[in-house]
Amino acid sequence: MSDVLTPPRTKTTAKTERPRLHKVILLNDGYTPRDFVVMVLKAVFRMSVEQANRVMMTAHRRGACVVAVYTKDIAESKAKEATELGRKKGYPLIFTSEPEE
Ligand code: TYC
Repeated sequence: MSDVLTPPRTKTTAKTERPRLHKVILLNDGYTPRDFVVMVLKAVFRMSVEQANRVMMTAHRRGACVVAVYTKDIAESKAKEATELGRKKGYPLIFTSEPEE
């Protein structure tokens, strides 16, 4: 009988995956003024007035629009900050965040 031991596996596989990014999504509502939505997009997401208008109108027409993609913490804090700006004015404006596929 042979006493030769199987050597431990030494091959390594790289397992460093990039952290998943999270989308911030703007939801339409029938109440918040369009100009206010544009102002929030400019202030919180650093958009130009043209970009902000495009995103606002897409949410208005389709019900929702992806605003931007960030790491989890930043997506969550920006969605919260933007939603809070509306809430302070009594608007039902909602920004959510969710992981990208
Ligand atoms: N639908 C709103 C209105 O007609 C404007 C609006 C657009 C609100 C996009 C929210 O995500 C939104 N006053």
